[in-house]
Amino acid sequence: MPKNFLWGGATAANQSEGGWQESNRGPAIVDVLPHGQERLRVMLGELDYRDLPDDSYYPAREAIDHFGHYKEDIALFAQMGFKAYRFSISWSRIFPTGEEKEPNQAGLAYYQDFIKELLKYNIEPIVTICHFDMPLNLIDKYGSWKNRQLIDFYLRYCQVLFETFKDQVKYWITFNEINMLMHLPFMGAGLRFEEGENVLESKYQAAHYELVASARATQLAHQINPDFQLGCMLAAGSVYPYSCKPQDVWQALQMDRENYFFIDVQARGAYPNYALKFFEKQGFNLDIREEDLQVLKEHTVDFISLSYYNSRCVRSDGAGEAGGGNVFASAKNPYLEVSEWGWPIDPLGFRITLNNLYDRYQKPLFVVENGLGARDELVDGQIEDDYRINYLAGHIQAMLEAMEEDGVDILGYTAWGCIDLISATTGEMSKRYGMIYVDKADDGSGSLKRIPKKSFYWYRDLIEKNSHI
Ligand code: BGP
Repeated sequence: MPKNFLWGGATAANQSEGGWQESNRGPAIVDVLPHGQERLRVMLGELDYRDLPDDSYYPAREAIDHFGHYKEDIALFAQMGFKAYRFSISWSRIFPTGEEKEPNQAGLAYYQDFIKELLKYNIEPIVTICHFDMPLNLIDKYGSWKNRQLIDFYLRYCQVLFETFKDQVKYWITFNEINMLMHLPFMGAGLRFEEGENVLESKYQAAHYELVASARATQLAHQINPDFQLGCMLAAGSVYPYSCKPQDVWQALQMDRENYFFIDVQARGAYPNYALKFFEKQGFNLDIREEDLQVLKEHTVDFISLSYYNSRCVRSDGAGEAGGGNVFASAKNPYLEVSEWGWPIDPLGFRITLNNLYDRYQKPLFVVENGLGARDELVDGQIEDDYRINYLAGHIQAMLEAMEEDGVDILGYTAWGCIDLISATTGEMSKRYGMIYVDKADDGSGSLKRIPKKSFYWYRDLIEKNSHI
């Protein structure tokens, strides 16, 4: 592996930080995502969080209290030899309502200390500016990304981050899994819908404003420090046709495009023809201005980051069993084993996905999420998570082959949820990804004690060897 390959781990404020009322932080999306049955409806934008019962439990308000434990957590990452740590900044810790003219100094001071702590161990910070997270006020008052004004609020936030961390942070990701806006619109982008609203049109309008915001942030970042590296972020996982029936192949291409759409704009700088035709056929009346197109064209990203958990599969007849996986609907692929949560396990699919992305964009990739959500059992104070080691080893091997055999350019690999955290889709603590166990249960009980798992030592050795073999 290249000497400077960025091995490490990834988390996000919305699922790990907690401290929801510390440092004058304002309320954000994640604070109103409940545990339990209604979570999905809220994430989809179908149920307003204000209509939830008073006794709802919101697991991310405390999460694993990374906010209070960051020094201890970063020291553990350093023990594993991390070269990089991807985390996100909580927008409402910097701008509690999103509308302030000046940033919240207490929040900013927190991240200054946090980043200083990483640099103390020579761990490269990889910052996600917006990871399923924004001030609630911008949703309730402005309608979130359906409103063009959000671009300016977002840019003000970006400007503070870029100026404050001009000399400490090099890698920035503008929006986590930008394509999640289509699939979990409230969680992904704060979108809620009215009766009779053209939901698809609203989503594409919001997507346009996010794409412009991302391009303008890229422009601003490069003005502030020309060495900054800006990335987009895709929830990736190529779609397989269920058979070689042309209709299945066609359907797979269409499904892939729904997700590529975002990266096509961010990496190539223009709306692809298939999208323009789609807008036309749907009769959308989108607010896309000439100056927006100019910005998109001139300020494309430097690298493409991605999450990969599983491949997907589609059959044009819609028959057969549904398959699980990271959010998007998919047909069951009979050739693959699945995780306890029904997510297919497909290391070769990872190599295929990396190749597809690199062929399509010819820009460096950065794997910023990959991992296995599984239940862990604490036996005599230890966790033997060989299942996780097997998953990671298989995927890292596939990534090495993509680099070595296929020539795909990859900057780094940060394993998702390197320390246990709250699951985004289910709100559970028991869906664990970490190499570090956190003593906390789904009902919120637990001491928050950190315990390295077997995978902790395995990953430490891998990083040291700079290879998994
Ligand atoms: C991605 C998100 C992460 C993370 C991961 C695993 O979509 O970017 O935030 O949560 O998926 O998903 P889950 O937590 O639902 O298992």
